[in-house]
Order: sequence, then C-alpha cells, then structure tokens
Amino acid sequence: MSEAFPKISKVQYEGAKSKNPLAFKHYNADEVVEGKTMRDHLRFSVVYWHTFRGRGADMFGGPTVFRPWDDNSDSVENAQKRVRVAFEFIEKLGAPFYAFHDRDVAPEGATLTDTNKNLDAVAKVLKEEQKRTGIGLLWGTACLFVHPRFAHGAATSCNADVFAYAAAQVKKALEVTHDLGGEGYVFWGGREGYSTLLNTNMKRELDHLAKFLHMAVEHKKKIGFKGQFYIEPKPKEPTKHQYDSDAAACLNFLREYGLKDHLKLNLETNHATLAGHSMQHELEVAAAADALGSIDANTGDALLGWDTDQFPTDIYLTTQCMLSILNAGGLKTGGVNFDAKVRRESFEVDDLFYAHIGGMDAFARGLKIAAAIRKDGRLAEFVKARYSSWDRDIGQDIELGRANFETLEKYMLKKGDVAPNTSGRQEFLENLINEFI
Ligand code: XUL
Ligand code: CO
Repeated sequence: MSEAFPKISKVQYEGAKSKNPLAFKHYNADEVVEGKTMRDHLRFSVVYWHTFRGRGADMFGGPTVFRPWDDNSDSVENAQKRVRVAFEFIEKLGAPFYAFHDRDVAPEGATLTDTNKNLDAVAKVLKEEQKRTGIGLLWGTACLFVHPRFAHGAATSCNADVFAYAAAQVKKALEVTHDLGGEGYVFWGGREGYSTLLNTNMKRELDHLAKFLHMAVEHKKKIGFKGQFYIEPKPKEPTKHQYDSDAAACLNFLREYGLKDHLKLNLETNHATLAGHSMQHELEVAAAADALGSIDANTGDALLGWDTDQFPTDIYLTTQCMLSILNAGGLKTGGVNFDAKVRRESFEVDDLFYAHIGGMDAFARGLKIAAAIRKDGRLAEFVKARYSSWDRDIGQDIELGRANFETLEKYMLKKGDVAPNTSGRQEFLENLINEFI
C-alpha cells in the first residue's frame, strides 16, 4: 500500500524558535523533566474514533471530510486499509499509543457472530501494525451507544436482552483489548442515563450497571487481563442525565457497589466543564481518592454549551492539568489521550497533523511549566503554610483523633476566640503562576 501522507515525514522536535508548522516546538520526547522523559510523563494517545472515523457531520449538515484512502463503505477491507493509514499517521506523529471502540475499527455484521468475525479480522491487522511500529494500545472500549438497540441504554436498559447483548459485546472487546496488549479498558456509559424520570426506575438501572461492571471484573480475572479498568465521567449528552455525571458521582457509585478497588477514573476536560467543574477540580477529586487513572485531553468552547471536543491549546489549562497530575505522582497506566476532533471546517489531512502537534506541544509546555512551578516551590510552600495550624497543637490533636467536642469546647472556652485568619492571597498566587507562563 502506498503512503497516505507522502508529503509528511516524521514530525521532529525543532525547538521554540522553529516556524515549521509540522514540527514540535516543545514536545521533545527524550527530554527529561523531573527525572522522567516527556514521552513517559505524557504517554500521548491518538483516538481512532475522531481521527480516523470523524467526518465533520453535525446535526445541521452531513460530512465535510472525505479521506482519499477511505471509500466510506462498511467493508472489512476498507476497515483494514484504514488501520494501515492510522498507524502511518500515529507513527509519523510519534505518539506512543492509540485508543479505540470496537465499532470504530470494524463494521457491525448482520449477527453478533458476524460482527465478532469482522472485529477479529481487523484486530489481526491492528496487531500486525502494533508489532511493526511499537505503538501500543492505551485502552480499548466498546461502543454501546450508536446502534438503535441501545436507545434505552446498555447495562441500564429496560430491556434485559440489551443488557445481555452489551455483556457479550464487552466480553469480546475485553478479549480483543487483552490480545492486543492493551494497558487499560474504559467504560463510558454512552446512554447510561435517562431522558425522563417518568419512565425510569433509577434504583433498578443503577443496580444493573453495578452488576454489569462486576461481571466485567470477573471476566477480566478469568482471562488474565492485567490492564487497568477506568470509568469515564460525563454529566449529559446524549441523555439529559448520565449516571456517571462527574468524578464525585462516579466515586460514590463505585464505593456504594464495592467496585472502588477495580476501577480508576478516566477524566475528560470537556466533560468536566459540562458538569460545571474545571478539569483541575476533577483531577483533584480523583487524586484525593487515589483514583486518578488517565485523561481524555480536549477542551470545550466557553461560549458553546455542548461537548465540542476541541484540541487543547490553552497553556493555562494544560499547566493546571499537569500540576495536579505531577502532584498526584504522575500518570501510570493512563496517558494523555486526545479525545478531540478537528473542526468541521478543517477537513484537510494536514489539519489532523496540526491539531495533534498543537495538543502535544500545549501539554509539553504545561508539563515544563508545572515542573518549574514545583521546582520554584513558592506555591507549595504557600499552601503548606496556609494549613500550618494543623501541624501542631489543637490542629494536630484533631487530625490524630485526640480531640472530641468536649475537649474542643474546653479549649475554646479557655482561649475565648480563634487565632486571626490570614489572607488567601488568590491574586498574588495567580500572578505567581503567570510568572511561569
Ligand atoms: C464521549 C467520549 C467517549 C469516550 C469513550 O463523550 O468521551 O468517546 O471517551 O467511549
Ligand atoms: Co472521552
């Protein structure tokens, strides 16, 4: 097969002064930051669904993207050809990982047996290409939301047959992910939510979702899959309320149903903002529960209220993400997965390169800036000092469980009133961050 991108060679690091739009200005894979290469810190991953299946369609108009290598048929041959192109792209970009849904890579057949056969035929090529290039699978997942059978959800469907179908589909997706050496597996509850409570038994649906995940954990053990399971929070879209609405809701669900030890969180920026949170908030919630797994890197548009999945270019955002990630000890099994799509108007092949190069550079800068802020130490020192009353006397007694309401009352009655508060210095700290950007 001839090259799909003959005019583009492997993207190189050329440094901040380069004017070459097809070069990295900041992402230097071998450069060591805080004792680890940028490659190992960031573990960049390209998503199959947007980058190789995205066609620019929206609810007001059809596709604007017509790739020369893709006949847009549902044939297995076309799907296999697409795999070769995908790996040429990822290899030229220099990303170490990719991620996919089962139905992104292979077409659905007339029956589940046919569908599984299609998936095997394409997975064979994925495996060949992984071997040829050394590119790894960050995580696999199953698409349980496009087909009309999932209209009422998958694990939370009112139709028990749909639960069974979804279980069979996830079983297969897990096995394929395992066979491809996947480092993880993601559960995003595509249609696990409701459009109206009038027709919904919420308790029953949540119980079913938990049962489904327990079955997945059991099957994972059965097949010896060692990858990390993740759950991906999102508050709305497509349903009006998704059960996995944000990091805190997911953690509560996992704890309530005894699943907390088996799943970490895959956090996505645009999902955080749809939930009314910042990405850094979600990262901190996950880190506090020792559940920070992986991130879907993208961004929304401040003026649009839906999941626009744009490539991240805001250095302030990537700095905040990397600060929280570094403070939490870094990404281990997870990575920075670009769950992002080029705009409908950016329909040329080069745009795919510009988008990913920009996202990788933005995260590389965020990493370097966050490391510099940590090295400087003033931010961490400020936070430490802010809580210093907890490191001694009454604060220490409370933290160590040596106090109760009676001893605290006695303490306060004797003291009369609290030690004076000191300033939170938000503006000072915002200025401090800007010193590094
Ligand atoms: C949807 C979304 C998904 C998951 C994987 O908003 O983010 O693509 O990342 O199913
Ligand atoms: Co995502």
